Amino acid sequence: MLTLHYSSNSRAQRILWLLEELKLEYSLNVIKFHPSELKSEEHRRRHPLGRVPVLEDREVTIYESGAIVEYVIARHSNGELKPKISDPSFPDYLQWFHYCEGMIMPPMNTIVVHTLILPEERRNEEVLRQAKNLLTKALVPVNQLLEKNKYLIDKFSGVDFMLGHSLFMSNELKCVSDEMINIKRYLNLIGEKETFQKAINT
Ligand SMILES: N[C@@H](CCC(=O)N[C@@H](CS)C(=O)NCC(=O)O)C(=O)O
Repeated sequence: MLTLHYSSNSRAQRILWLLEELKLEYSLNVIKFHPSELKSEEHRRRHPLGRVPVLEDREVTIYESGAIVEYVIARHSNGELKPKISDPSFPDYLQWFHYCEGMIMPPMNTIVVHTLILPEERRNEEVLRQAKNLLTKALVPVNQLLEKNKYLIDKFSGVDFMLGHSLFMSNELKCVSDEMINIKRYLNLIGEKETFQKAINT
């Protein structure tokens, strides 16, 4: 039995989407996105920084959304959702999978900190402007990628749960301009999936 430690409006949606997509049995521990629950002793035993997502699978406890996606695909997907090493799309899978936490999320974290988390007097307009600029630049190659591919590496894969979800978050933060028509088309496509709707509305 899998247990997902989850908070709304967080990266934990990636994992819920994946568990739903694979029709796996799981239980959900919904944690309020507030220090009282995230930083509780109980949750810090699962994640030393008191963050989500965390997945438990019998004796295994694993955090880092990318690691969890890879773990679930390796142990519970019957070979679905990841190209084989010999497949020509394998390097693309690796590159775009890691592009999410490596290139998209750092500026997005800064944007969240300087629009939602810090009290107004500590927010910095210049830092925010730079982060938005960096995020827009990082989205350009993804928009180009989606000109030729239906999903991120064409075939629906682990990359969609990571990078695809980060595109959704960027759009929620109003950082995907109307000119990024391929990203907008892609967001409509994943938005039609019941499994995705369940993940973002729980
Ligand atoms: N790189 C980590 C990031 C985890 C993370 O920062 N999660 C956020 C929610 S999206 C969190 O729990 N924040 C709570 C906090 O910073 O106190 C991952 O991909 O899982």
